[in-house]
Formats: sequence, C-alpha cells, structure tokens
Amino acid sequence: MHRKASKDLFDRALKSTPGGVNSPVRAFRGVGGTPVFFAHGDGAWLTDEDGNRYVDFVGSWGPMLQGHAFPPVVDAVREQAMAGLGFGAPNRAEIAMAEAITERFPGIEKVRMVNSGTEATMSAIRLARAATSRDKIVKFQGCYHGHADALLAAAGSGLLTLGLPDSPGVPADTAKHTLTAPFNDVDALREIFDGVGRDVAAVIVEPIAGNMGCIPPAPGFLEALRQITADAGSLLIFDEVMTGFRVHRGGAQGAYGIEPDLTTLGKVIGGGLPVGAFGGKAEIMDRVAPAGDVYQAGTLSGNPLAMRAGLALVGSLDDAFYGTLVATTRHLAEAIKASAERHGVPLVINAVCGMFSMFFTDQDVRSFTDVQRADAQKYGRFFHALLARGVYFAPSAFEAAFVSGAHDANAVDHTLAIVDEVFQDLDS
Ligand code: HOZ
Repeated sequence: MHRKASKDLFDRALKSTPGGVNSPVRAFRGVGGTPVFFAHGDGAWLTDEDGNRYVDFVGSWGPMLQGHAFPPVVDAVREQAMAGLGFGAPNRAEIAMAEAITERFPGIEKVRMVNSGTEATMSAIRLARAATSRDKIVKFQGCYHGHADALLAAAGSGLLTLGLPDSPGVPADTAKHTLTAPFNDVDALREIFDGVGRDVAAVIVEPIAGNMGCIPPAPGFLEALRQITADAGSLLIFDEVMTGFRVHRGGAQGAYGIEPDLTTLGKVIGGGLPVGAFGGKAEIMDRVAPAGDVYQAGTLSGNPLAMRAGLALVGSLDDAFYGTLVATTRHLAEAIKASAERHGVPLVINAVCGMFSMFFTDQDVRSFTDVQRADAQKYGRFFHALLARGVYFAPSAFEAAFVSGAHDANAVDHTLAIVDEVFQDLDS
C-alpha cells in the first residue's frame, strides 16, 4: 500500500500549519511516520487520498456513532443547509436538542450549547467557581478536559502523546488552583479534601477515562466522588464529551447511576459537526447569563446545522442500537485478547460499550501510572502493521478505539483477521 498523496499533502501542510496538523495527536508523533490524509468515509470505512481503504476505529474521535455519512445525518445537514446555516438568533432545533439531552441525562435539567468540548469544560469550571465562591479544582492524572488553562495539568490525550506534563503559557497563578489526584484512587482524593476540601469548587472527571486509553471507573470510585464532593459543598463535574450517548443513552451517569452537579458534552451531539454543551441542575445553570451573572456567549452556539446533525444521530440511538454496540465491542475485545494469547503477546484490553483500548502489558490498567507501564513502542509497531493492511486505530497508545453501529460483521471480521496476522509476527 503506498501513501504518496498523503505524504505530499503533509509536506505541503507543514509549510502553512504548525506541525502540519490542526490538532496534535493526528500528526502521528506518538507512533512515528507521517499522517494519513483521508478523502472520504462511508460507514465503518475510510478512504485515503491514494484510494486505500481502512476500517476506522477513530470515528472522528467519537462522534461517528453510526459510522461515516450516516444517511439521516446527511439528509438533515443537507436540508438545513438549504434553509440557512445559522442566524445568530434562537432556532427550533436547539430546543429539541436541549430536550433530547435533559430527557436522557439524569444530572442535566438545563443545558447551554457551545462549540467544542474545551469550551464546555472551561465554562463549567467558571460556573462551578461562581456557584461555590471557591477557586480550586481537582482533576485526575491522565484525564483530559480540553485545552483551557485551568485544565492543562497532568493531562491526557495530546499532552500525554507528546510527553508534555503541562503547557507553557499557563500563568502560575492559574495553575496553582488546579490540584491533581490519581484516577481510581479514592484515598488520594480524600487526602486532598482533608486538607483543602472547603476551598474546592469542583472535582472534574471523565467518568470513564478515555484520553489515556480507556479506563473504566473502579467499583465505588464514582460513588465516593459523589459523596466526598457533596460533603464538602463542592460540585462534581462529569466530562462526558466522549462518553455522552456512547456508553449509554444517558451517558456514564446513566450507566453507573451517579448524578453529577454539572456535565459537559460534545462529539455525538453534533453528529460530526463542531459542538459542545454544558448542563446540570437548574439552580446552578440559572446562574448562566442572561438568566444569571456568570458570563458565557458564542456567535455559533446552538447553530441549526450542528443541532440538526446531532438530533438526527441521537434520534437513531434506540435500545436495539445499544444492544448491538455492546455486543460488537465485547466481541472485538474478546477476539483480540484471544488472538494475543494465542500468539503469546501480553495484552490488556479495557472495554465498555462503544469504546475500548489495547495496552501492551500483562498488568491491570486502572490509572495513569499503569498506562505508563504499558509498552507504547510496541503499540506503534502494531499500529503501523495494521495501517499497512487496512485498519486504522488511533495514532497514539493513549487514546481509545471507537466502535460504531456501522461496524458490521464484514468490518469486524476483516479487522480480526488482520489483527491475528499482525500478532503472529509482532516481535519478530
Ligand atoms: N483530543 C483528541 C482525542 N482525544 C485528539 C484530536 C487530534 O489531535 O486529532
């Protein structure tokens, strides 16, 4: 398989864009080599600029829950484009989206639309600080909540991929309000709260970590977070940008039965278009302008194009869909694990509905420290061997794989056959 067109495009991009990309992970620095430029997608498949076809497990990093070019989404976008892309004024579709969210997410009574996950988490933090009149926030090591200043501490995703513990440009005065604790470690969180609990505005967490690879919460972890924050008068924020609508119709909070005070969303609710949202208890959300005094605004917020795309996608997610998604994810995880065992490859797979990760290690992976013990170099070799044979996983050992409703038997069998072939001589 040659990728000359991709290489030429990357050379061209390098001249006009930092690192040749508009977001770091896709630059392939985590796995070596140069990125693939894709020309189009259909269902579970992507086609690159050279005409090579791949089964896609990136899914635009999560939104493509029914695969690429899902007809209801395409139809909704086409229809809305003809009716106007946006008005900078209220429209019917944004109410329907707000209702679709508040009906499904136990912790969301009111919601504000924004344009990215970063914007959602940044706004949720501001609101939490205003609602509690406190400054400190706690986040977990390896969790990623976008790139707002307050959240770039021990962050996952691109920072982990590039080996950056944090970023220059964040004032020390801002960073000092962000405390970090290990994911799945209740004792460490208690210790922070024993010390400064009364100063903590909020604990923010990916209830299922997805930006250091997929790590489900240990039994009791989310329950403890709920209790510790409530006892201290702090808010609990679930960052469900990745898990919202993916792991359950009501997100991770629906799956685990925990109600956070605030929730951030993105990805699926835009059907593949740029979007974000933050929501929560009505009394907290009513602090947001113009109902309240916490300022937050956006020219493109709630634009009908993204709302219509998101509504078409969300409207397709019925019980049968989730049943199939759970089964497909489980089948992939079990078959890949069995294949690794057959070929003597140490591999841990963490999987929940619609997302999974493969860690080259023989130890359980429950935290950022565990993730760092896994063999990222081997992941890079695995990634390239799959890519060369037509399977596209995340170009980083620290990201999740995303499964969609379009991953049918053909896509899954193709993937499993290739994975088995690759494991056979991964270390030779
Ligand atoms: N934040 C994305 C995954 N968690 C990565 C986006 C990219 O760099 O392409």
